[in-house]
Amino acid sequence: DTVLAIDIGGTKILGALVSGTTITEPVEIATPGSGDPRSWIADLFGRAPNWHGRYGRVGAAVTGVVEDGHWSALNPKTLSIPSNYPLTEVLGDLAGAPAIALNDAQAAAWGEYRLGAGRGAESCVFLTISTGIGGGVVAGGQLLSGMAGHFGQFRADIADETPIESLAAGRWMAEAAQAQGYPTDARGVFAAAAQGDAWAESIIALSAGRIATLCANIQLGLAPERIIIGGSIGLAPGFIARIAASFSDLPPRQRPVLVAAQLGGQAGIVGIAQIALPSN
Ligand code: ADP
Ligand code: BMX
Repeated sequence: DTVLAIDIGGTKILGALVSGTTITEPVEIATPGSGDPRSWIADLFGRAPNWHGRYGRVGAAVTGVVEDGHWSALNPKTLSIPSNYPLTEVLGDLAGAPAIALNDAQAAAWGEYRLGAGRGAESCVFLTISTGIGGGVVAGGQLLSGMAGHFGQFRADIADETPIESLAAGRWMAEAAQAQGYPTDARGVFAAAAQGDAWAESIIALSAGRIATLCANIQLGLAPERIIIGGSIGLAPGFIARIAASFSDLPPRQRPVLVAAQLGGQAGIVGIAQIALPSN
């Protein structure tokens, strides 16, 4: 019942052997962001000789949309992917095992629902605050698939192509820092804020405020019992509390209940491993 599970995000790729919540032989590389995804996955395999012969299936949780095994980006600023890329075919070929692929946040939503912070909930939404903002919805014990959950693509104005993730998540934090003369990434923004730098503090405050609006709107649309927050930005110390601080003026029945992803950065690989096994 061991699955070779791979999470391909806009910033990093994590692969490991996964059985339930047990993770062995994890390997992480930076996402190249250009070229053929086949070579990204081949590079990962090249660094993990110990995976060989130890899994029966392979699953990938990826940023973007997967339709009939073909992968595309919605927001190429989060990750640029060759259009309609035959992901499951390439994955199955490289791994030599039956392959499955799904959106990263949908896989993570299922992982958290089955084995993490969503256990026992009637319904939950998972939100990853990472390079972009991804989402997954579990309602009535079912994971909504296809385009469902793409909350990071919400816009204030349909005529303006800028989605909310491009005004709040990791790529935006790096751009906002750069625009003020601080060339760093989102991790650097958090480090600067921890040192008391006001410019960094204001970037984080703007991001948290926009994500609070997104969560409040999700609550009105789906009324999930919990909104589970993941991703390296979502799980950065204090970030969830900052989002929740904006809810105090909401009537109690409209207030989202935010919880941290229990599986942390491994929600995606745990979730896709569950989905890859026919018995789950
Ligand atoms: P991915 O988007 O590849 O799934 P992550 O969930 O790690 O990956 O999100 C990547 C984003 O999180 C990047 O913008 C990166 O700068 C930022 N980041 C990584 N580590 C931290 C950290 N410890 N604190 C705050 N932000 C972080
Ligand atoms: C974007 C979109 C989603 C994804 C989310 C989080 C692309 C390439 N991706 O909204 O499908 O779930 O980012 O991705 O259009 P991450 O890399 O930040 O984890």
